[in-house]
Amino acid sequence: MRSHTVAYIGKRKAIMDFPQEFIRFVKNASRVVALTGAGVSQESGLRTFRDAQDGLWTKYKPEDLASPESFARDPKLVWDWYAWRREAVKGVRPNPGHYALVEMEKQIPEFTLITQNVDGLHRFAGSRNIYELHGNIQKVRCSECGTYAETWGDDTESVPVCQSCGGLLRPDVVWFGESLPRAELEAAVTASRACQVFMSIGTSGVVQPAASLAHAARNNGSVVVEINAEPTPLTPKVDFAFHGRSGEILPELVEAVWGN
Ligand code: BV8
Ligand code: ZN
Repeated sequence: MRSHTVAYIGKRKAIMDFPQEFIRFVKNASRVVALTGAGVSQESGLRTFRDAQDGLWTKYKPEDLASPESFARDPKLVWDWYAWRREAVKGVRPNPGHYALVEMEKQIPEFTLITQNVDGLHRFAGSRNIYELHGNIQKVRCSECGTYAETWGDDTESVPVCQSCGGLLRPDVVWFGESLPRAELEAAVTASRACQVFMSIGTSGVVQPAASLAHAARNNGSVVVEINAEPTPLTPKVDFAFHGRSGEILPELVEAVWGN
């Protein structure tokens, strides 16, 4: 079974022809996990993590800004980058790929959505059983005492401080070199090990430990599927690969499996 990798190059006609074997797996599965990455939000107009940044952020690489070291070195630069990204998220809406995953949650008895994205678009679209492995960009907490801030000053000269202890506020996301939230990661590993079908969607499969979830599923005999704009290091190890836009492929998969 492992050899059954079918690549669709994104021609609309080809995507409609999902292998019958694959349709059967999804239709008969009661436990399905979907792991999403920045690619799922791309068709909503948000840049992926690997996309070049624009505007005044062009000269910075995201992975260089998303770290405690960068925040310690230049808290204002990092705070302003997240303030810019929060505004970008406010201006976008979920796309058909997000809504297809909401439909899957309705159709499949145990559907677990694990996301690396911090944009909150899955919840905004209506998904409920979600684990946000890397936090949420709309939430802000104190870098010292961890108190969450509901509001903060919009003084453009300095980073807002915590009302309780005066510490610098920071986005409630997981930076490189920081540990993931234990409860979310444990739940994600448990669900990935127990599922019958594991879908890796819109992710380059590079960032750990999220990228290891597909292997945990595969080692426990799950059918592993990749839905991504391009091949990734995971592609040779999956059972089915559909390469194209998740905002097109996911709605067509829902139609193929549960359409009337
Ligand atoms: C950890 C939140 C334990 C912030 C993110 C050295 C020191 C310390 C750690 C490490 C180290 N070396 C390695 C590590 C581990 C490190 C890591 O994995 N590094 C990588 C670069 C190798 N991981 C960590 O640090 C993690 N913590 O390990 O803790 C520890 C503790 C101390 C010391 C050691 C270990 C923390 C990882 C979380 C980092 N935070 N985000 C923020 O957002 O600002 S990760 C960030 O990058 C995103 O959240 C996202 O998860 C990730 C990017 O991945 P993708 O989502 O896959 O996005 P990407 O752009 O890469 O790919 C998009 C894909 O979509 C592409 O393939 C594209 O083709 C496709 N696509 C595009 N459009 C579409 C599409 N597909 C379909 N349809 C479309 N329309
Ligand atoms: Zn504080």
